[in-house]
Amino acid sequence: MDAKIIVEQFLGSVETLSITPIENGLINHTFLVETENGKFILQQVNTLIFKNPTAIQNNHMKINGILDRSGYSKKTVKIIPTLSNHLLFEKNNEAWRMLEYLEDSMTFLKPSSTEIAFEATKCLSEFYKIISQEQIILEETLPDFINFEKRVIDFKTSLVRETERKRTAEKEINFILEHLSLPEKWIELQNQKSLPNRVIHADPKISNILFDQDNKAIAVIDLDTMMNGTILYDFGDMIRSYTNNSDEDEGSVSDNFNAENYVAVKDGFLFYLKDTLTPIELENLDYAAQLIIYIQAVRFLTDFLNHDIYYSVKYDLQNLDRTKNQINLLKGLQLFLN
Ligand code: GN1
Ligand code: MG
Repeated sequence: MDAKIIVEQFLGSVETLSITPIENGLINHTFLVETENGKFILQQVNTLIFKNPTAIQNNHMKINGILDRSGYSKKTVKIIPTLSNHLLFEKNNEAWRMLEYLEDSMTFLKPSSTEIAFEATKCLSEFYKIISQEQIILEETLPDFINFEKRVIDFKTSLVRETERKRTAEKEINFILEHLSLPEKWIELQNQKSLPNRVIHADPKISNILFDQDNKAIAVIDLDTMMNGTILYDFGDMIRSYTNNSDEDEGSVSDNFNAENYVAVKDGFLFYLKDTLTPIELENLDYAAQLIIYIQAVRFLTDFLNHDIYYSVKYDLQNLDRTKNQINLLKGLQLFLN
């Protein structure tokens, strides 16, 4: 579809238009739009994965509403509706949305310092603290996202097919199989409903925090995966993202785990939540950190074996490199914890 037509659904007719892709995320396509009336973010939502894009927009509105009326010290990113006041522009099976662009903001793909890791996770801590003050039920956008029994089944299903890729990934497959007992406790905790059901972000990685030019966190972005679930997922995913010294597809660096950032993330995460979290949550933080890295390795490897149907890739072995990266990170974390 013509980009100008899409932009004009939201902004009306524009005279000058420049559209630049922003490489942030493996699922949706994101663009910076510049017009005579200012800058905006345009996104094409991947509807193969987000089958109900309206639900993610509704959730976004709900979360913004709560944050905006609760004395939240950071900014919320506003949704820009279409001229006919819809939260999405949907045509030919495509779903497009527009978001406010926060001037002078920037993101990091990995934390450039321990201070940045602390700053980002402290910002998330406030975000959780505020949204946990109300009983919010969000629309389900990604069924079974944190159902790890299903993640393991999907992995085993991908293994059933004998492919060239299976031989290429032999070492990584063996690692995952040797550690299959890791998710068991999580599955048990989920089945027994022992963990508090909270509102979680489910993708709190460093690139989903906007910073200003003085390295202060100004906003939590990408609310697509927000859901009801255990906050242990988010803690684990923060560790996964913020303790990784290498790029997520760097498969050859064996010592990519950053122990100082581990401490900083825990401090940042607990900053506003110390008195909110229950003993069972506090007891399982280190466990969740290992498990979420493991599950991300499972997810990348499953996608590699399925010939890259979920995560976007730029080269053939990228999902395998991502898997290796997670496995190396997990090994580093386990050495540190033991
Ligand atoms: C995906 O597309 P992005 O970068 O926002 C994925 C996350 C993974 C992440 C790994 C809906 O997020 O769960 O942790 O890649 N999102 C979805 O970088 O699967
Ligand atoms: Mg995301």
